[in-house]
Amino acid sequence: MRLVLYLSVFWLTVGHCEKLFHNRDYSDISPSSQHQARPVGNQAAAEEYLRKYGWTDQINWENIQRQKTENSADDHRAPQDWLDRIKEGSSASKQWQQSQAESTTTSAYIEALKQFQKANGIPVSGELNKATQEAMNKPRCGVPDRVVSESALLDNETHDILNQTSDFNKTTDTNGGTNMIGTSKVRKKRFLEILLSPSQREVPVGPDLFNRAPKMAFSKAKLTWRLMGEGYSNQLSVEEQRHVLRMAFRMWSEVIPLEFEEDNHSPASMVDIKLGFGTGRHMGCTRTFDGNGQEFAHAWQFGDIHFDDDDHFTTPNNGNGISLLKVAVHELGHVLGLPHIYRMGSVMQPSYIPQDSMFELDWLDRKAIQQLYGVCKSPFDTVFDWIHSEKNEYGETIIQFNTYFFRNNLYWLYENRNNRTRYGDPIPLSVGWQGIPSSGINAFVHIWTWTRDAIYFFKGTQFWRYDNENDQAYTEDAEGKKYPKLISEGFPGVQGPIDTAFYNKRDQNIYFFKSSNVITFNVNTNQINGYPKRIIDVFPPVVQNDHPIENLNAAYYSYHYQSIFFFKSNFFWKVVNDWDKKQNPLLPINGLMPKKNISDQWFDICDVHYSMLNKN
Ligand SMILES: [Ca+2]
Ligand SMILES: [Ca+2]
Ligand SMILES: [Zn+2]
Ligand SMILES: [Zn+2]
Repeated sequence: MRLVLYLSVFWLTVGHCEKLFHNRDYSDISPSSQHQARPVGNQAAAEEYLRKYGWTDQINWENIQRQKTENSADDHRAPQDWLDRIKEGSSASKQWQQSQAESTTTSAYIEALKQFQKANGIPVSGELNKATQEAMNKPRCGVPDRVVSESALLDNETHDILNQTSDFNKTTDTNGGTNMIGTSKVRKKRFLEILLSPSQREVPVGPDLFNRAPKMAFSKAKLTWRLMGEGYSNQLSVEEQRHVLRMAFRMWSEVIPLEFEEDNHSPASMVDIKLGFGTGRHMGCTRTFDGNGQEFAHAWQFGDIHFDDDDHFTTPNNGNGISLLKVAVHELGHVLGLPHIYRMGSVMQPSYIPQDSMFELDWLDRKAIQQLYGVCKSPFDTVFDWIHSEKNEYGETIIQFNTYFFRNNLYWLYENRNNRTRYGDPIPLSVGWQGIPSSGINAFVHIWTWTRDAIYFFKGTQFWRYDNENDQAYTEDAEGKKYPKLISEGFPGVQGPIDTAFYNKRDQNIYFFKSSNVITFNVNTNQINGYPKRIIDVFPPVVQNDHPIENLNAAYYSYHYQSIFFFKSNFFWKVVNDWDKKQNPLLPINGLMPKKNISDQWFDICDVHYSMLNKN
């Protein structure tokens, strides 16, 4: 048994094995404690910790993975040539070598210890005190912490920016993410550039990593993943494991234009991201797990994720173990290219922080991953504010609105005050909007006067009326006539299909848009007002040539912004409102302000793969 343990240590530290053999004291390894991680309690263990996690020297983590690939064929056996080299050393030579090694490692060790203390918010003493040992014994990710190199720390700008990380903590913790926007945008951008600059990461080598997209991100828009059959956990049911992993993938795909599909059928070599649980030596991996405690998982960029099944994983909000969701989201961050981020609130902190009830990616996590993959940009089918009245706790009727975005078969509720989509969106249309077509809605109109309150959806040449109270489409009208009806029947003078429409409460007209034309329909007279007009004549550009001209995707009145917006492709135009006119009386009535990116005003409205959707 002892021989096997020795061999596995040798195997892991090819290149440093001689030094390690003489520096390490193995008396703490005993067969009875092999499933319990050894706590860091002395200098030798602390040195090993600092070396293992890259504090002494930055570790070429991707290179370790390549060794794995090359050696995976016989990785469960000790290599033959090492057996030949193992000889009992004389005690005299051992002592001599040990003192030699100590004098050279001490200064590097203390320096690494100081760096570790600084990053972990421990008073920098260079001594292995209780607080430092506690920090080292926390459950943590096995991916090395790539601390900034000496030269980078001396660089003034880097230094400034690293110091500013603590400011970010304060700002986020007291004010929340949205308040940061605008106040420190420039600083954050520079911080991100430093954080993600190539010098901070290993440059991948080897044929499998050539021809990647720039910025070291996955170049495919859809990635497949699988929980490997030989890597199921013994602690949770297979369904629970897959469910939690699906949620983890989903959380990233909610903020970047990447989709993840669970693939349990293709040959394993075709699957992009393979996940598995194991203990000790596991799944042909070069890195050994350490038993219960400390390292709970590791992952490789563009590669696989392994979880230490000796650690106690739990499903979200369930018991005192380690949240598998939080760990999986973190490891997936590494797979996608993120380093460790020492910042409160970030999911990329190396140590495990017990999960709050509503665990989400924080602002910087989103921005960091979007730096690699960009933001989600896709046209919408329709966008609208849904007005509904509710009784409050005093029995008073209050009017509320929610903003919805529809694209294909999915919809998102957008929380304007938080500037983000609702947690858990998108949802299939067929789940949230019963009785209307399950995809490709052209337009939404809510007629809202003192005497009428009616909601309509339009698709093709037909329209549906929606029953707000029962939250489903009407199947027939008051006279027993069936829905859907022809648009030309319900709105005489209007021929479907239409591009989009919106109801203007002020003049009580519906504006129907079709190609380059707009036609208004008065809801009181139930008639169109004259002939169709060109959109550009009714809504002239404020800046010449900056106009959608035709084929709008959506037009909607936003109660939040108290403005009408036109959407086309990935851009939007804001229609001049009263406030704009007050600021600048020269602006034309109904003029279109210059176009902007939709993704700059409404953040992170991202598709997720259908295999990740909550279908009920
Ligand atoms: Ca462990
Ligand atoms: Ca549309
Ligand atoms: Zn990590
Ligand atoms: Zn592994």
